[in-house]
Amino acid sequence: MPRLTLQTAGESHGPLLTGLVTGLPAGLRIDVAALNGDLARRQHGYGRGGRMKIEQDEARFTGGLRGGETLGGPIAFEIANRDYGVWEKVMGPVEVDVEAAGKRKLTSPRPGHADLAGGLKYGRRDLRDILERASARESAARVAAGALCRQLLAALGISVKSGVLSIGDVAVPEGPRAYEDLEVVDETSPFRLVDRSVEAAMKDAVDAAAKAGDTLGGTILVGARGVPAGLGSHVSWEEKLDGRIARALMSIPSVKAVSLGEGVANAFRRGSAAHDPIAHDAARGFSRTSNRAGGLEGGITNGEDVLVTLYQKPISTLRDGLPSVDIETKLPHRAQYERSDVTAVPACGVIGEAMLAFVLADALLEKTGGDSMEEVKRNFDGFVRAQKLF
Ligand code: EPS
Repeated sequence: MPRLTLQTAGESHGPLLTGLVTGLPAGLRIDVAALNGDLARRQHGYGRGGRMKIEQDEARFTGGLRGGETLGGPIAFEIANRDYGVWEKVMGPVEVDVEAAGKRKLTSPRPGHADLAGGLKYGRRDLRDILERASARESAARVAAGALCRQLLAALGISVKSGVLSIGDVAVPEGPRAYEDLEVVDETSPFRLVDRSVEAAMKDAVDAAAKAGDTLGGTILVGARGVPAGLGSHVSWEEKLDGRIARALMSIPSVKAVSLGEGVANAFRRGSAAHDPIAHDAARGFSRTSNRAGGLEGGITNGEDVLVTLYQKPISTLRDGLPSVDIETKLPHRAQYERSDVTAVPACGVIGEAMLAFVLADALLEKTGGDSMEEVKRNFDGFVRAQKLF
C-alpha cells in the first residue's frame, strides 16, 4: 500500500502555494538550501515568460520539521506568489473587486488548456476559475515535495536527475541514452541539455517560435541510479511501479506521453533486440548487458537505472490565440492571450525528477516500512544484503 501522500493547494495568482506531505519517517535531515536550489532550477531555463522574473521561489516550512529534521508527522510548507501583489483585487480568496475581476474575466478558452473542459465540469463561467488552478505554477509545490523525497533517497545512496533531449524539431544526436548522460547536464546552461552541441540551434528555434507568437514542446530523460531491485510488485495492477511512475509523470502539466526505458522503440523491434540479457558476477550479483527496459520488469525495479522519457506538448497559450468560441456569445472568437512561456521543457525535467523521486520514495518506504530514518536504513540494508545472498 502506498505510504506517502502529497496534497497541494493554491492558485497561480493567489497569495501562495501550500504543500502537505505525509508518510516521511522521523529523523530525516532536510537541507532547506538544497531544496530551494531545486525550486530555483525549476524557474531557470531559456524560453520562460515574464513571470519568472517576478517570482523567486522559496519554501517556508510551517509544520513537521524541528531544527531541520522531520518529526514523522505531516510536513507543511508555503511558497509565496510574489505576483499576488498586482492580482489581489482579482484573486483575493475572500473578497475581489468586481470591476478588476471583470477586466480579467476569461470567456474564450484556449484549445489544449483545461479552460473549457474545466468550465463545463465545474460550471464556472469565468474560465479564470479553471486556469488559475490548472496553471503549471502548482508544480513549484511538487518540486519542494519531491526535494524532500530526493533527500530521503540520497540518504540511501539513490540519486535522481534529468536532461533535455529535444525542443521543437531540434534534438540531441540519436542513440541509446543512459544515466551517465544526465550526470553531464550543466544546470546553469539555458536548456539543461544532455548534449550541448545543439544548444545554438535550439536557441534559434525558441527565438523563432517566440517571434511568431508560437510555442514549443519537447522530450526529456529522467532517471534514477542506485535503486535496488524489488520496489513495486507484479501481483496487482495498482502496485505495478511502471504504472505508478507513468501516472505521476503524466500528471505533469503538458506531459502527454511517457516511455519507460526504450518502451516506444521496443514496440518496433523483435523480442531478441528488445530485452536485456541477464548476467551474474560475484561482486555485482545480477546485472544486465543493456537497459532497454529502463530498470523495470513486471512492474518491479530490477536493479538497473530507472530511465523514463517524457513527451511534453507545446504550451497552449499562443499570442494570437487559436480558433475558439466565446462561451457567452457562442460566436467564433480567438482564444484569449495570457502572458505565458514559449517553452518550459527545461523546467519540466526538474518537475519530472520531483515526481519520480516521490514515487520511488513511496515504493521504497512501502518496502522498508519504518518510522525513523534509522529503522528505514536498517531495513533497507537488510533487504539489499538478502538480495546479494539470493
Ligand atoms: C502558466 C502561465 C505562466 C507561467 C506559469 C504557468 O504564468 P503567468 O500567466 O503568470 O505569466 O509562467 O508558470 C509559473 C508561474 C511557474 O511558476 O512555473 C500556465 O498557464 O500554466
